[in-house]
Amino acid sequence: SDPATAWWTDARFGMFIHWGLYAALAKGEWVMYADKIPVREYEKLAGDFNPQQFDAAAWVQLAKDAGMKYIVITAKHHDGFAMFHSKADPFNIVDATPFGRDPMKELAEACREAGIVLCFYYSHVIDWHHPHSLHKEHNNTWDYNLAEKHFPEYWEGKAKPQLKELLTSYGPVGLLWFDTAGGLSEADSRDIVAFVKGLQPDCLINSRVSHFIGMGDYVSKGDNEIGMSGEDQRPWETPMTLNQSWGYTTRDQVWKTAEAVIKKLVNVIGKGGNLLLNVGPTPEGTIPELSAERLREVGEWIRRNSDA
Ligand code: FUL
Repeated sequence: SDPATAWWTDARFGMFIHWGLYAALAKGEWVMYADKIPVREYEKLAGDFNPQQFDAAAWVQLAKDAGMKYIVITAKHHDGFAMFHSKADPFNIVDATPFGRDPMKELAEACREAGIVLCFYYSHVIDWHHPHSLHKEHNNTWDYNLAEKHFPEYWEGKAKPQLKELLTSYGPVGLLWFDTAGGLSEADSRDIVAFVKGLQPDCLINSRVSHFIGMGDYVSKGDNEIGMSGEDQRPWETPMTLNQSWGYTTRDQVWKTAEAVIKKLVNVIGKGGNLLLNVGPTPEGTIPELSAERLREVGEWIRRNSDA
């Protein structure tokens, strides 16, 4: 096996965390787009965002209890709000909210202490807050005019500077989880890969970085999709939800049981993949207890069935 991806293929099981301003509306992470919320309105959510109950050590402990070895958290999702202290854009959790703390810093420390690998999700193409981000289909057309977009202003002015911040201020980053690359040119795809590797050569990159075939160190399967087909020999990972949503929502209460998750985990690992299982924390900063319970049950099953 490839030494660069060895830690990751050995890890098998990771925690995906979708957490952002959208949690405040409790309708999932696409709410800004679905409800066409104007940027100026959406920004107001930040003024009230104060997740006082956030406890990085508790989240990391839950991942450990579940038998997970890495965490991938949304440093910035499609809404463009940075969940870390960004100098490139004041629309971030430290500068724009009363909370004023940097949860990525706190998670980086907690992960280091616990021996969990910290990784970041970064929406590199879709950004509904920035006037110049440009995706093939899902753009903010209620605030901005597509014809006036100048993609390099977003790319050089926000996406790359923020990636640089993530790769230079939080210690070693296990991997960058890119998403929804529709419309990104081959040149820009290669540019972002080289940019990341130039800053942290050991940081892995998932295949969703680009729609051009073969890019990335490993394959991100479709949401909830299991197994590789065809000729691609790269390692792969299934991103999976516990209910049917990623970001926090009060509407979707159809939960997979712990038993169902265990069967999926065995299925994924048996086929040679990794499982990245999602939780969607609340605006108060907690992981919903329904999710936490199930994760602990999965972890107990893993411990009962391993010789370690
Ligand atoms: C999708 C995104 O659009 C969803 O919001 C979520 O992040 C999922 C893991 O990937 O492509």
